[in-house]
Amino acid sequence: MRRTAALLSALLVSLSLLAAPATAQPPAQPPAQASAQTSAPSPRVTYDRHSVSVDGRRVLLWAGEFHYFRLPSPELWRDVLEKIKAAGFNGVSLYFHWGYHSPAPGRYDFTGVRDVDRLLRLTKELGLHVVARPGPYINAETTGGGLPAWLKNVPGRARSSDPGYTRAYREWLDRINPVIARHQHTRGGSVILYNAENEYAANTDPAYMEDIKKRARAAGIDVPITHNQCCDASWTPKWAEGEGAVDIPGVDDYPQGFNCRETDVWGVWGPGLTERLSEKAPAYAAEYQAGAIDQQNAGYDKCRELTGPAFMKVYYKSNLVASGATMFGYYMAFGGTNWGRLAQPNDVYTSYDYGAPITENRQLTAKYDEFRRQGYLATTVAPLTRTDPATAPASDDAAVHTESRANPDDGTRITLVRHPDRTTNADASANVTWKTATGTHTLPVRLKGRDAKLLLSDYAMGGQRLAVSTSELLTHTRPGGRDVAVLYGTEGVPGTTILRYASAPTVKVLEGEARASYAGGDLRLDYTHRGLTRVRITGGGRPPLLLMLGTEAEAARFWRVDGTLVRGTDLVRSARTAGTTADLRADTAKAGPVEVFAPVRRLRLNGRTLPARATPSGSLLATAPGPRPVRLPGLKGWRMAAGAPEADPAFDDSGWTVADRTTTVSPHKPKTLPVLYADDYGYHHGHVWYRGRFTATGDETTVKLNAITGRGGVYQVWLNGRPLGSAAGGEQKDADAPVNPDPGPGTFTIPSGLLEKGKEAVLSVLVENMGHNDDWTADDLRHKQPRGLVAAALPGSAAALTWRIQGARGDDRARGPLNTGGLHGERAGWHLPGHADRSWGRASWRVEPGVTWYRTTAGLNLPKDHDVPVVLRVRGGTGKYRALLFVNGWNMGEYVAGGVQRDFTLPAGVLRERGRNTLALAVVAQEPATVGSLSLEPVAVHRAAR
Ligand code: IPT
Repeated sequence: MRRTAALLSALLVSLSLLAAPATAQPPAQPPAQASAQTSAPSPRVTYDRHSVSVDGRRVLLWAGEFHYFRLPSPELWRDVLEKIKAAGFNGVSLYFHWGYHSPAPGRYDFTGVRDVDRLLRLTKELGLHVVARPGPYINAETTGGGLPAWLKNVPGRARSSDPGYTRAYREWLDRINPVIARHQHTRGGSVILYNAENEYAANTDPAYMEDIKKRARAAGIDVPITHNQCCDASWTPKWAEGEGAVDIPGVDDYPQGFNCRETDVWGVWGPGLTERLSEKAPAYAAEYQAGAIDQQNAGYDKCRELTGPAFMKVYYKSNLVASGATMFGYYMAFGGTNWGRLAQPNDVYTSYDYGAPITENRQLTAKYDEFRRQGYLATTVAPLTRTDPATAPASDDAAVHTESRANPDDGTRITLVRHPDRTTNADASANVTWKTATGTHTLPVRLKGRDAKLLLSDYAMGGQRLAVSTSELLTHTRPGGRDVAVLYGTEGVPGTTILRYASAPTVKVLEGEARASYAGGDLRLDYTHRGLTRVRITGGGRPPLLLMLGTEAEAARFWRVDGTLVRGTDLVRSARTAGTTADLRADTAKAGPVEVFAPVRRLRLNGRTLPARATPSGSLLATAPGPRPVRLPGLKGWRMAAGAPEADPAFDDSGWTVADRTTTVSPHKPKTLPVLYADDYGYHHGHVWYRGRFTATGDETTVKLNAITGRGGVYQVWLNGRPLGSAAGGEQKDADAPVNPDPGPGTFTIPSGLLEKGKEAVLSVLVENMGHNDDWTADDLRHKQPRGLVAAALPGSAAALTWRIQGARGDDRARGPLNTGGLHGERAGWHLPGHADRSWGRASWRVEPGVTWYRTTAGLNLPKDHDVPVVLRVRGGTGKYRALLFVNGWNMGEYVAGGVQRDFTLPAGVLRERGRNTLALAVVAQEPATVGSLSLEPVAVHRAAR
C-alpha cells in the first residue's frame, strides 16, 4: 500500500539506536504523595522510558484493537471482549468513529449500537485497559476514514487548523472527550491512554495537533496522550518533540503488507522492529500487524495465513526483546463487519474479518492460540516491564541467533532465540551457554522451521527460582500457596528446565516422562516435548510446585483467566473461586475434560455443579458437556416487488431536490454544470437517483455521463423508461494513486425512435455510492472526491438538461445514517420488519436490469445456553447483479456477483435468535440475471456462557 524507500535507512538508524546501552531513568512523573491519613493514593497513570505505570505498578500493555462500530450488537461486545481478555490481552485499543455518531452538523447520537458509555463500562467490568482513539481522523478503512460525510460540504482542509474544519472537529471532540474523560482510570474507569489523531504524517499542521491535545486536557483528560506514527521512523513529524508533541509517541507497523495472495512472502514492509521515538517514553507499537485487509480479494483466510502463528512468533517475540517495547496494540483482535455503508471501498468489502485471531463470526483460530501463548507470557512475567539490553548467552552455531534483555532490578533475563535470517524455513540447532546468577549451563536449542523462542533465566517464578529453561513459559499461578507453572516447546524436540533449591527436593513425575537430577542446588529436568508431562516437586526449601511441560498444542489447552489456571473447554470466559468452589463460565464445541488448578472441591460450570474428582496434580477434574445439535430453518415463502419506479417517465419526482448548484466545496470541480454531486445535496450514503429532463431537438444520439461510485460500484441509465445500460463508476484501485480525473465515463446510445422532437424526455440514472475515500494524505483530495454524477451531456444536441436528485431519508435513528440509501424500497421501508408485503407477488429469481426486492421471514429458536453464529450464504446465480442484504431492517452487507464474499455475518441482536426475523433483499441488476439461492448457515455450535 504505502511505504517509502526510506524504510531501510530508517531501520539502520533505529538499529544503531538500539545498540546503544539504555540508561535507567527515574519515572518521568513522580508518584503522587499519599496524604497523611489513611486515604488511598489517588489513581494515576504515569510513564517513563520503560513502561506505563498504573497506580505506580508497571504494566506491559498487551492490547488488541476492537471496533465497536463494526459489531452493531452491544450484547456481543461482551462476547468479543471476553474472548479478547481470555486470549491474554490486558487491554483494548478502541477507535471512536465521528461519522458513525454524527449524521449532520450539530447532531450526535450515542444511543443503542452507538452507546460508547456502555462499551467503556464493559471494559472496566472486564478489567481491560483502554487506549481511547477518537481521531478526529481514524483511517481504519472506514468511509471517509471516520470523518463525517457532511464534512464534504465544509470549506477548509480537513486535518488542518483551517477555521471551517476546526469548528467541525471541535464539535466532535466536545462530545466524545467528556465520555472518555469520565471513563478514565483516574476517575475509576478503564481508559489509561488517549491517542490524538491517527498516522498524522502527511501535510501536517502542528497547531491542529496542539489543539487536539489542548481540548483533551480542557475536557479533563489527564492520562498520557499518545500518537500512532505511520509506518516507521522515516516519517516525520514523529510528534515526539516540538509543537504538537504527545507524551508517548508510538509507531504503526505492518511488516507483512497486505497482499493476502502471497501468504509465503515475508517482511515485504521490512523486518518489523518497533522503534523508540522518544527517550522519555516507552517504545510503543501503537498498531502492530495482527491481520490484513484483503486488497487482492484473496479471502480473509489467506490474510490469516499471511499473518499466521509463524509470523507472530518471529515478529512479535522479536519486538519484545529487540526494542524492549512494553506497549502493543495488535490491529485487529477482532475485525467485524462493514455493515451498512461503513466501508471505505478502495481497500475493503463488507467483511472486515481482517484475518484476525478472532474471526468475524467470533470464532477462535490458530492465531488466537498463538496470541494466548505469547500474551500469557507477556502479562505474567512482571520484570518484562523494565528491561535493558543485556549480554546474550553465546550460541555455538551462527545458524541460531541469540539476543537478550534483562531487568536491572531483579536480574530476570529474557532471551530471544531466532534464525539470523527471519525468512528462512531452516531447521537449525545450537548449543547455547547461559551464564546465570548461579552457574553456567550449556543447553541444546533447536528452531524447527520459521520459529523464534523467548527463553527465561534467573527468573523468580512465584515462590520458585527458574535458573534457565529451553522451554517457553506459558504462565504460572499461585493457588493456595503452591506454584503451578506451564512450559512448552516444539513437539518432539528435547527440553531442559533447571530450578534452584536449597537442598534436594522430592520429584515425582505424575504423567509423561522426564529425568530429574540434582547437583549443587540445581534441579535439572530433561524431557522431550510430547503431550503433557506433569512433575510434582516438593521440599528443597521452597513451596510445592506443579510443573507441566507440554507441546505448543497442549499449551493452547490452558486458560488463565482472572488469575485462575484451567485446562480444557474451548473458551474460559471467567473463573472465580470462592471458598472451596470454583465457578467457571466456559464454552464447549464438544464434551471433554475441564480441570481447575485451584484448591477447591466443587466445580460449577455455567451455573451447574459437575461431578468432579481431585487429581494427583492437586487439581479438580470434571467432564464438561458438549452442545446439542441445532437446526436452522430453510428460507422459504419469498415474495417480490419491482423496485425502480423512478425509471418510469411518468413517475412523480416533484418532491425531489432540485439539483441546480453551480459551485461546490469539493476540490474536484465539475466538468459540466449544474453540480450533481450527491453529497452537495445532503445525500451521503448508498444509492442516489437522478432524473434529468430535456426537450428533444432531434439531434440526440447518445447520452454521455460520468459518475463516481467509489471502487467496485456501478451506475445505470434509463431514457423514457428504456434501459440504456450501465457503467463502472470510478475505479480507484490504489488509495495512493492520484485521484482519477475521469473516473466513471459512460456513453449510452439512444435507440432510434425513442425520442420525439419537441417532446420532453426523462433520463433516470441510479448511482451507487460504495462509500467515501479516506483522507490518508490529509489533502482533502481523496475524502472530498465526489460521489454521484460528475458530468452529463447530450453530445450534438442544444437541449438543456435540468435535474432533480433523491437519496436516503436518513431518519432511522436506531440503525443510523449509514444503514440505507435512496432506493425506492429503502425510502418506503421495504427493508423493515413492519412493512406489509401482502400485495407482493410470489418470487421468481430471474430479474431484468433494474431493482427488484424480495422479502421473507424466518423463525429461529436457538437454545439460550448455546452460541450459534449464523451467516446468510449466497449460492449460485448468474449475471451481473448485486444485492443489499437486510435482516430485521439492518443492512448487513452487499453481495456482489463474482465477488469474493458469499457469507454474510448476521450478529445475534440484529438476528433474533429466538423469534421471527424479516429478511429483505434489494437486488440491483445490470443485465438479465438469476439471483443465487439464500440460506442461513450455522458457523459453529457451542454450548456457551455468552
Ligand atoms: C493503519 C491505520 O492507522 C489503520 O487505521 C488502518 O488503516 C491500518 O493501517 C490498515 O488496516 S495505516 C498503515 C498501514 C499505513
